[in-house]
Amino acid sequence: MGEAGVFVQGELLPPGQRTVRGWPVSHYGPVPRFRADRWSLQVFGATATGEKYSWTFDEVMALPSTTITADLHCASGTTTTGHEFFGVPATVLLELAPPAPEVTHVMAWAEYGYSANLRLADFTAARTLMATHHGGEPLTAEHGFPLRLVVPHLYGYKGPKWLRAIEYMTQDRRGFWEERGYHNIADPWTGRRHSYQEDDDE
Ligand SMILES: Nc1nc2c(c(=O)[nH]1)N[C@H]1C(S)=C(S)[C@@H](COP(=O)(O)O)O[C@H]1N2
Ligand SMILES: [Mo]
Repeated sequence: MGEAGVFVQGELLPPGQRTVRGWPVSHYGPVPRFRADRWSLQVFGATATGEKYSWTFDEVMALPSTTITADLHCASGTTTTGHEFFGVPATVLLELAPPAPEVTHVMAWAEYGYSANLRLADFTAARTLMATHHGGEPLTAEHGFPLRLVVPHLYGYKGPKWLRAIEYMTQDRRGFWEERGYHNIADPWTGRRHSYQEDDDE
């Protein structure tokens, strides 16, 4: 662990990653169909007030938005570079739905029960984004339309496509890939890829 990243064609790559061209699709399970009348984004769990929050598709599209550029590092070893994502910063959601002071982690939930746990600090990171658009176009169904989480500093599995909810947690709990042998923290820059690499406090 802790090997330095390597420069490939001017891009800094985390150790053990190789770049692939374009933007191949990778996920587990089927692509969900979107129905605006059945869709909402929710925040639940340990909110400051104890209440649950819910936004419709139109309400999410009207939230303050920004653009980031990010590379996506899949834990299987492939990296795709130069993605321009547009959407709602996670920090906006935290302001609208404040967490209780005891909150240490969040679970990001997607369609069909896919989940990814994040330390609160990873979720509140400046570049963590709930993306609605890529390269100026709405996300395609395969890449997560209408909403996907992008956590640029962590492996791709920490960014659920087809995001539906954020759960505020007062202790950590493992998500989908974290329960299946992948690292709980998922920092590609320090080689935290597999769960057997975890320290006791991770
Ligand atoms: N809902 C859902 N989101 C998911 C996944 C998944 O299986 N289901 N796979 C993750 C993984 S492992 C990666 S690498 C990225 C891939 O995103 P892409 O196909 O847009 O490149 O999506 C992440 N988000
Ligand atoms: Mo991945």
